[in-house]
Amino acid sequence: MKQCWRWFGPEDPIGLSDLHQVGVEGIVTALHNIPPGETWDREAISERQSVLHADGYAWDVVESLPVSEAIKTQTKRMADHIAAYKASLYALAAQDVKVVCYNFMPILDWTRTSLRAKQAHGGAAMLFDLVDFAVFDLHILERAAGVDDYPVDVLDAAQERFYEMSDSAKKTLQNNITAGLPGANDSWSVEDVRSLLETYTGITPKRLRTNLIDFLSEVAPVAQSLGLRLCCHPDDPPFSLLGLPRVMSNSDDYAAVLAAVNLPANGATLCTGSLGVAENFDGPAFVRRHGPRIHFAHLRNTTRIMGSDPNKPNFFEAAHLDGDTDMVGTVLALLAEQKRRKADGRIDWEIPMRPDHGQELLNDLGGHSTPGYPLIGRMRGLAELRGIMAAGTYNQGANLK
Ligand code: DNO
Repeated sequence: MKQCWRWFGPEDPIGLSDLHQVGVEGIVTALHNIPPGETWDREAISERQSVLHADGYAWDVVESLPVSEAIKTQTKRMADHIAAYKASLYALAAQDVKVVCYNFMPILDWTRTSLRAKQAHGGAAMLFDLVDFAVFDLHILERAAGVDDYPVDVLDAAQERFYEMSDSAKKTLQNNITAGLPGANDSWSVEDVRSLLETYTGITPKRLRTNLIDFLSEVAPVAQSLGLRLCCHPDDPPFSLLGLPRVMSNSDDYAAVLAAVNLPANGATLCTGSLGVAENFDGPAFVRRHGPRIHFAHLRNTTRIMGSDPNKPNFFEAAHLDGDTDMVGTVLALLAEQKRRKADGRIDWEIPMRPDHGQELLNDLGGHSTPGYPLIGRMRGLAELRGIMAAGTYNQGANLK
């Protein structure tokens, strides 16, 4: 697999030129300054490429070309935004950038309640705690319908926690959830979230899936004709938040959406960290089922901490080879998929991967790295994953003899 690294652009505290020491082979980035719904033109894309080229890299994967709320809810401006999306695809293809990641999560992109929870080893990890989330939902956002979304003990615990929380802890919790974690499409205020929630009135999971399929029916044929590969990132976490539908949470969701627009350009981002929060996630089986359509892999691990709602577990981001996901099995399945592609003569046989997130370790600590994207934690993750890839490739070679 091509060993890539997410780089947030010139504002990223981690310098591109340093990444050669880490063994990074490719870069995942985006034009985060361009709002969802607007066109990325060739000039802006080429400007970013020049920065990458100056340090010996190319732009391997776009993460993300964001899908606007108007497209997700099919409200006014949708047509303009789809036209802009297609124009961006044309511009990316003209600049030879081939892989484009996006997600279809309503309002909130990836969500954590704590960005730096202390770990027993002295480092820090990101964490999702359902009671904290309920504090935000019920007592900060004050969403009336929220009381129906949590078990009674979570409601009680949230009420108690809210009364004990300092104002600054409440502010931090709110920012963690709404201000947009690194790479998220949007950053919202509490008032924004309240009014956006109204735009989802009547949007059932079935309707949201139809909206996703409608979007893909427009853009996937364009991507296909341009030789691009779109890859949908799963919901993170893979369950409903704020009563909103989430439709890319498991392997069956992918099966439905990949079949509905049955083109190679309509593909998946396998994110083991997002999907792996669900108890029944099976990484190697996901690869066996959707392998030919996996255009990008995010390799990351989580540990579930079961609370009272079996469908909405708490979890923290474990080290890449710890946690609940079978990382070794998943990576070996991806290597087997690459081998099949090579045998089929596919030019896109090599799957770009990145060590997704990382715990904050050693010099990462102190809050000077971007939440979830520290240097040393990700370096450790990449090194461990590289070990599996090296052993797996060695074994494949041995099998060929
Ligand atoms: C978080 C990321 C997500 C991802 C988007 C893809 O770390 O994996 O923000 O980039 O959901 O569109």
